[in-house]
Amino acid sequence: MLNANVIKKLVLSFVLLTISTVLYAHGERNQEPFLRMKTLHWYDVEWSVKNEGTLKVNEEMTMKGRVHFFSRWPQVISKPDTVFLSVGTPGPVFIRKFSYLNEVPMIQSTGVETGKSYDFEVILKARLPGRHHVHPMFNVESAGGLVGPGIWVNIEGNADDFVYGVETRTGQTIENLGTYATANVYKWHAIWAAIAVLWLLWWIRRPLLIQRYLLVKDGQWSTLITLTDKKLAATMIIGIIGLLIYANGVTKEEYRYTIPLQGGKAEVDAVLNPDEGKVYVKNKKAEYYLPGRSVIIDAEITNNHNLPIQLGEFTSANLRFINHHVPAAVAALDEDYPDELVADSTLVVDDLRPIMPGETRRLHIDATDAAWEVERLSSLLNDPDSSYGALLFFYDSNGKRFISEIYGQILPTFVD
Ligand SMILES: [Cu+2]
Repeated sequence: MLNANVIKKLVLSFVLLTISTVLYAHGERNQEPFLRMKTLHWYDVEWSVKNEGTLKVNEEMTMKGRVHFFSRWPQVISKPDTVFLSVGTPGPVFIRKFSYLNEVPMIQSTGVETGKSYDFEVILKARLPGRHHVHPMFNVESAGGLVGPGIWVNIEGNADDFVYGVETRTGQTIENLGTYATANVYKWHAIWAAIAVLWLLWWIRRPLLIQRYLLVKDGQWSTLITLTDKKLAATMIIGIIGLLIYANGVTKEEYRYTIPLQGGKAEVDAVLNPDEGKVYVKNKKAEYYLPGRSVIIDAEITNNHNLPIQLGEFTSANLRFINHHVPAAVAALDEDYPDELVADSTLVVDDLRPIMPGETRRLHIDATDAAWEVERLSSLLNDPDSSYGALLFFYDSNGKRFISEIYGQILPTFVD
């Protein structure tokens, strides 16, 4: 028999399960596949903290790596002319201490070129205790936040111990920005609120709507404002202007140099790629095979490099498919990399022989994993734009990497 206690427990576990599921999917899986496949490709991402690692409140972590802005940018969103390097976290659980794009500070937004790559680095400081999923992220105008791969970080300690000190350009040390000059903020709010309340009380103490309405209707509205009212209003105008001048003087005295918030954009150059075009890739046919959760691509590869090359990795929408037959590709995968973002089985390439210099060969590439479903990329079929984008990583016989884009239409297959 189900007693009240059992029902309570069941309801509670259902609620907890729902909440935890909701919390886990904090957005990254809800974006349309074309947005995730044809916008940003993050790679070589490293974290200074391991996945599921622990930080204490006030400790710092670094996320860095490279991000590629896809050349076949979706038409439905604006070109990435205004982008902002940020982080994807559930609320302000970290503060972003520094962020750089190709070593240029990213305090402001910037504009980037599609088809190019940029090195990013973000330094975070732990603020609120809990278990948080942390991603690097770009806010792209008209597209919203586009996140990179995420890891879980546990923050331990007490939120009240958090301090964020800075040194200003004038050499002044601020112990904690979170509480800096708050007494002043309270004081001035109280002063202006008191003036406003007094002014309101001055009018409210007299009869309000109906009597006034009748006087206005009678054409006697001038009797509503007495000489005393006018005198008080004049005193207040002079008093308020005087107070403003005084406050301005006090502020100038105390803070000699103030710099306005910067509205301009920072300029950043892309990472130079001398190997561009060395490996030429052409999509011939692409299918998404639903029953098997496979993306199957026929592609024509031309090797313009002077050494033989092999396809080592296929990556799209933060998922990585590694060709286990290419040692350099296997070595490039950090063992701490988030498990759910790496396919369990190998990337299947039908012809494993290295592609010789000058050779053009057609490859049949099979990227199969349940992650297509888990990451909800299978909803590709529901998109009005059934196209895909990905990066292919090739390695030459010396282990040097060449990265090429691949893109095209993708057809769903529903039958076995
Ligand atoms: Cu997340």
